[in-house]
Amino acid sequence: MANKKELRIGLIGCGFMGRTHSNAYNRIRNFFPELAYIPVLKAACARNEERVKAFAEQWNYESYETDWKKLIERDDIDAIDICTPNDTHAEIAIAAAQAGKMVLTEKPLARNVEEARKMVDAVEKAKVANTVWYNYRRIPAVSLAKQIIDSGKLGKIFHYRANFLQDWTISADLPQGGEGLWRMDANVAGSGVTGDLLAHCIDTAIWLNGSIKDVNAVTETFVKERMHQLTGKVEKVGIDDACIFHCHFANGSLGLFESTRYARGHKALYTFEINGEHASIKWDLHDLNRLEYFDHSDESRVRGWRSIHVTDGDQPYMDHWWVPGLGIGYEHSFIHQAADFLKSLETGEPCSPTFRDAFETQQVCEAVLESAASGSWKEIE
Ligand code: SOE
Repeated sequence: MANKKELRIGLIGCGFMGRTHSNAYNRIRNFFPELAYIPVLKAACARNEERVKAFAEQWNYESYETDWKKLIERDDIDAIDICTPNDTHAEIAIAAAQAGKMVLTEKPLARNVEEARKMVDAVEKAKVANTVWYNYRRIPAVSLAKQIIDSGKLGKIFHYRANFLQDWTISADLPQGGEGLWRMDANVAGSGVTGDLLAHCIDTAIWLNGSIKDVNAVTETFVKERMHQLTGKVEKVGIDDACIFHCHFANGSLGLFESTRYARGHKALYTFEINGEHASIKWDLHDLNRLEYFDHSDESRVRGWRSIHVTDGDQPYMDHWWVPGLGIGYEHSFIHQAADFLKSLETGEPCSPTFRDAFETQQVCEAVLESAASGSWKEIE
């Protein structure tokens, strides 16, 4: 495309997240034509040659690699996008930053604070653009919630409540680890629902309601032993299957968070509710274009919860899509993040959440796990 600057991307990992990010890059040029930068899909990378070749063809990558170290060495690539399991994020991100590449990584930033700290140091030392794909921030209704809160309409905030519920690990026959199951393996994932699901809730919460001061948590592992797909042996399960914590935010409000993979009937129910002095907000991933809003300053005869269908051109991101009334979906949150990253290269402003922003979420996750292990309150440093 004439007059466009190129952001040449090398993407690592061709699983679920590899697809969401690749889809985002492919759709940018049609739906965000005003951006100065366009993504150019230079290479996809994964260990299995047959799979990565097919992936590269399917998603329009010019080439493929089977060794991420080779990808990072290539001088026709500007940005490395990490869509691999959590145990590889730190090594790849640090090497990419040291090679002068921009780095985008799937959430959570890392398995733990120690890895995350090294990643933040690496991108900041190399002064390379970076972001973490906490995609739910960029659902228009969630972005609208942010605008409403920042405008002060809620007044003093008292409560922040969030849930992320799934049910896919209930069967005791499900192996831990192995193909498509790395989220079940504590060595690979770092933790269970805390790093995988609560990390989303914590990221959104910090974004909407500010820092978390301290936490008090309980975790449970309902199935204590599972067969490991790679070793074939029955081994102790190291992940948390469920986690509940409460907390204090720095603004004085109380937080209540719950996540589980044992809520029969729920596949990906992410909800949050915020109660302020003057108004409240709630949102539900299963009805993601809708924001529920209650404003106590409404005339009392007609006061009640408003159900805002966030599809209008003057609501966040929606001027890029169809016409008022027509909704968008999960995939669009990734397209919006890719667009915001490209925009950040134009403006020079960091694309939030940066590694440093996501470090705070990592600190909260670690404090949650430590609190659950010790049975006591844990402060966030
Ligand atoms: C787990 O099932 C999962 O895919 C998470 O890893 C994602 O981050 C979340 O958005 C949906 O659920």
